[in-house]
Amino acid sequence: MSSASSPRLIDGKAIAAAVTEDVARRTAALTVKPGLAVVLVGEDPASGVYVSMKSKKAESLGFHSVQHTLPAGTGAADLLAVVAALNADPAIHGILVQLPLPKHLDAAAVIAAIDPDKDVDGLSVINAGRLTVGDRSAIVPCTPLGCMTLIGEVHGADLSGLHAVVIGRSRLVGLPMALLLQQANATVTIAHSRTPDLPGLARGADILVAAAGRAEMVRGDWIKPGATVIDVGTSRVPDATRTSGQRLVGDVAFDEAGAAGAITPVPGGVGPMTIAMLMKNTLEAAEKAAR
Ligand code: L37
Repeated sequence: MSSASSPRLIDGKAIAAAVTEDVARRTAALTVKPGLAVVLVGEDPASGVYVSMKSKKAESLGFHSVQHTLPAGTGAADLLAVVAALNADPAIHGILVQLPLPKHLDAAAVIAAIDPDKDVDGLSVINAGRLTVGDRSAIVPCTPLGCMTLIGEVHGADLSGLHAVVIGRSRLVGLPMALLLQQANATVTIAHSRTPDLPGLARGADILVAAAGRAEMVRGDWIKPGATVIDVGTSRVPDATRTSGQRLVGDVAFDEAGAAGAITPVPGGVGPMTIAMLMKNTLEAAEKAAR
């Protein structure tokens, strides 16, 4: 086989637009407005950008959208009071506390304080447990949910016979990703920083999900010819040729990935899907509350 053909680009932006169109249609059919509260603590610049993208998308869909931006020095009691007020607010169906939190705050304690029915990030022990046992009422974390939709575009819903390798084991992405792939009948390996011969392992993957958060760590020779590559990374690296002085890259060295059968670009791949799935999770929480 010639390697001259380039991989199919999986257009996350277009697929996300289709998801949000469906969300808009279902929102119009509801008597209540889906309500999303996004909580940001501190000044992490990337988080600031993502949070405002989420609030704006929610507004554009006709949601009730509120954003709480708290100073970096906010204490646990004050943050928990904000969460408690949102839990009690019937106009709010989804609560997202953007991670990472400043070091002095215990993220697990904050997540545990969110009403599981409003936990649209799917990070609570309740929702993680529901996903683990295959309970369909689980709220599933947005990024892995978006990745599954992208994989479905290439392979359909049944991944029988395919070997999936997930690089990364976080509660936000790697772990739920592996569960979803396995529930779709893939054979799944979770790799991480302590995995020996990661390149060799990755080369066995029909579906490779890179979610390590390390810029361009997956090189061209890690990719099995024809594999589907899902790039979850978003890192900013210095680039003197840009006016901004930096450029966004994924966990995959995209220019080396010519052997892939299909690949998500960064930007325009997984990122927009993360936001679309947050809207979908919030809509579905509102639909449930309206029943
Ligand atoms: N749900 N998402 C949730 N909870 C969190 O706690 N940290 C976090 C989280 N992360 C997150 O929102 N990530 C994210 C990353 C990228 C995008 C959106 C969300 C995105 O849309 N990126 C664009 C590029 C935007 C840019 O220029 O920075 C993209 O096309 O990839």
